Amino acid sequence: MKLLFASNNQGKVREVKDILKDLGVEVVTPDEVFDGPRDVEETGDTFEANAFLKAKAMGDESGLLTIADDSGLIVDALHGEPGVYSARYESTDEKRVAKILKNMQGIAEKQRTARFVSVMCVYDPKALECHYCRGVVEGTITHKTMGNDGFGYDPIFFSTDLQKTFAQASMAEKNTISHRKRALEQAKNYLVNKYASNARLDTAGF
Ligand code: ITT
Repeated sequence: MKLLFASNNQGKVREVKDILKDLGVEVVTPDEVFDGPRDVEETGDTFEANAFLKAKAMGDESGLLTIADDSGLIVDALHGEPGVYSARYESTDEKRVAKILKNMQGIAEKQRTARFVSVMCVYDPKALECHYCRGVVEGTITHKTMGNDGFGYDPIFFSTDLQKTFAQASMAEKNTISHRKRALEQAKNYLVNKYASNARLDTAGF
């Protein structure tokens, strides 16, 4: 059975393939399924709305059971920015990270709290059903970049659980507690209950 992970972000793809490796599905990506990447306009103002837009567009086009992730970094001292606009905050990861660090200059340690949020939309294009899962992980914003692993905002997100930035953690460590892992654990339970308990994992025709 194929499951489409509807993302063009290779950092997300690596993590999701690892987290779902024991689910017994073949996780495929837009570039493997279509003749090129699909860019879905993210016009929603919630994580749920944008996850749905991506899952529905690519699920309908492929006919595959599809999961899309809309995620972002919420910084309390910046009134929740960049939040749902995390990908559009600046044009590159480097510029996005630099902008946060600049906007956080002079902010005291106690006020540097932040969290990553991931909302997954599981979309079944045959039944026209969707299901949402949300994962959250807490941390603080560092004063400078630390670490070289991961992607996006990882070098400035100091994880409360790991006591290091996500870019200082290995992918395996990040995947034990991340927002994405927490959302996908719920998605896994949903999929197993819905499709496996009545043996439809093999017979659904996906
Ligand atoms: P897709 O829509 O194709 O999945 P995207 O990168 O545009 O890829 P989003 O619209 O969900 O994804 O934007 C999320 C933004 O938040 C983006 O800039 C990511 O790099 C960042 N982000 C999300 N999860 C992250 C994580 O685990 N570590 C670091 N940055 C993350």
